[in-house]
Amino acid sequence: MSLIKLIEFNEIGDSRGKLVSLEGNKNIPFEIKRIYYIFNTSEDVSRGFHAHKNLQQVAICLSGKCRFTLDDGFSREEVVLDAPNVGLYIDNNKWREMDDFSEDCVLLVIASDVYDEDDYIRSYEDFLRKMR
Ligand code: T46
Repeated sequence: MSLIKLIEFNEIGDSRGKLVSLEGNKNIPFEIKRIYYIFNTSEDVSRGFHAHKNLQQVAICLSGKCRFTLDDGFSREEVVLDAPNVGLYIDNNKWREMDDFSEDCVLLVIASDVYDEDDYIRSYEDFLRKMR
């Protein structure tokens, strides 16, 4: 099964432009507890390099583009996010890396829980030990 799970959001469009609505337990498959966004990222920067023990997230590139790499300890897959109507669903225990940010990238992330540094696995060796 693919590691890359994309959610396509319904665009409500009319002559004035487009609108996407995000709702917990509807088109976002969990209760929403936190929203954060990443912007002003230099093109040569890579972020992420961690997994979460117990956190679901959906990442949406509202402007520009960036690349996500997901890893379950056995295989890796990449996807470029470049559309504001597409979300990448990221489940527990997925190592993630983000790079190839465009200058105008605004990456919105919707999370199923509040920020908790103890939920992060920031060592790839620890992650592999857990997954294998
Ligand atoms: C993820 C990817 C996609 C907070 O204080 N509150 C928060 O809600 C977040 C997300 C971060 N922080 C602090 C923790 C660090 O001191 O902000 C700093 C930067 O976070 P981090 O280095 O983890 O950022 P990224 O871009 O590597 O990862 C982030 C999320 O942390 C992570 O959960 O899945 O985006």
